[in-house]
Amino acid sequence: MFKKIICILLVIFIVGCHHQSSNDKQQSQLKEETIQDNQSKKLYLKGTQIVDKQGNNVQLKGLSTHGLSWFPEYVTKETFQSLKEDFQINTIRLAMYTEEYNGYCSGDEKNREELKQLIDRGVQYAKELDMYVIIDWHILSDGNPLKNIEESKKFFDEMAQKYKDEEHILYEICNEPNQTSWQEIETYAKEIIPIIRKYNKDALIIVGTPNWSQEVDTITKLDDQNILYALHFYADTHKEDLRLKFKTALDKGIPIFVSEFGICDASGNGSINKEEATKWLNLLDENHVSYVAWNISHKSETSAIFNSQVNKTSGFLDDDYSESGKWLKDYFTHNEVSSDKKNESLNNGDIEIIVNKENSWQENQKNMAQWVVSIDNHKETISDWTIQITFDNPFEVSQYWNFEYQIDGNTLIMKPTDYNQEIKINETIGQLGMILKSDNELKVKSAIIK
Ligand code: IDC
Repeated sequence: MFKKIICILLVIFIVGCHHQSSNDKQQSQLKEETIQDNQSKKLYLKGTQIVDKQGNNVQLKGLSTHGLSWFPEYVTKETFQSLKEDFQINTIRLAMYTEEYNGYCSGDEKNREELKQLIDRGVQYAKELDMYVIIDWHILSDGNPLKNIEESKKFFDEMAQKYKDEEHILYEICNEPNQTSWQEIETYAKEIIPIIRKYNKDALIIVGTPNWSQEVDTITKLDDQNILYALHFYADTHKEDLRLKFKTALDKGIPIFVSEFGICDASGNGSINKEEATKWLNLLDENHVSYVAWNISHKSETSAIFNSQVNKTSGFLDDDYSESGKWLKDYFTHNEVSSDKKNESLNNGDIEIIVNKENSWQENQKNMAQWVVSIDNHKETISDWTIQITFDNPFEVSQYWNFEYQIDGNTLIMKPTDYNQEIKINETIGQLGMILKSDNELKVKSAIIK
């Protein structure tokens, strides 16, 4: 069982004596992060990575609406702004169901108009807030995207034409194909992509994959530079098996976008699995893969980010969030290591070691905790490193990833693996993760890098 999540941010050690102004520091910290280019929001694909005009990696992190017909009240500028601030996200996904509950294809013309107006408002608010927005053709019970292809063609023709000059839109053309093959999805994609390309030659397009957007490893890439393939997971249902598919696909050079995930089970309800969710998000962060969590609503289901009594649409307090909402908010914000926190606790320096306790729980009367360490290098390129973290109590390492280690008394000596030995200037290497077991709750006494 998990105890309350404790997220302690310890920024501990600084080497070197160059002094940077806090502005310089903030700038370099933002380099690989979210929203940083006011002139252009245009995104490109370079290999499997999303990059901006300058070629810097951009990781989109966001929240998805529930069905637009279900919860239209959350498509307001104030809602998006509150969520942007509370979760430090840069993306909103507008989920427009095609068949379920007043879906675009199952409802009438008036309903279609209302849905398009909601999309129009969502697109506009995202732009005003300097965020990305995903227009999601949310197929689900219709399984095969070819079923409603005629409506889809008209819809994307209209959207791409209307928004041809907007740089902050991504098009997701089929949420979760199921009971259908990649061949059929491909046939569909080959009809829809050219329609979007008529008006917009390089906007990013996300294509769903077979089996509710899970079979990313078996597809063949489409003939277009700017396509990503959807992988969706629900942490209490989809675990190591699906992470393996993810890794296989990335190794094959297939660009992945996690346009929907939940930390509960695949029904969108049921129990929350924080341990698996942490493994997933750490993996995505390590690989700079973008992700969007399901869902912005107060429906009485565990994937909803608000608790079911909430009736406000902005200015949310901590108690307005559900357990999922709180956990996601914590993960999104701590993981980003906000500049404010860094500046508060830092002296000026060149290399920072950030030791972050993400989760803790009890197992067989032992204290278990997941820790994540990252290195933020503002000095010169380092070709090798050793980190020593000293705790106040003895411990054992029960799992670890992305480093090698030895233990000396209460000190953990961490060394790189072959792929993260070198750290370039202004590069952060994160996700040196581990699960530590101890009799007493651990606190960090010191952390140094050599
Ligand atoms: C679920 C909603 C639920 C709604 C249902 C409709 O959470 O309130 O009644 O859809 O069928 C998906 C889908 C997404 C699902 C979600 C949870 O993309 O539409 O939302 N899920 O089941 N794929 C895997 C899980």
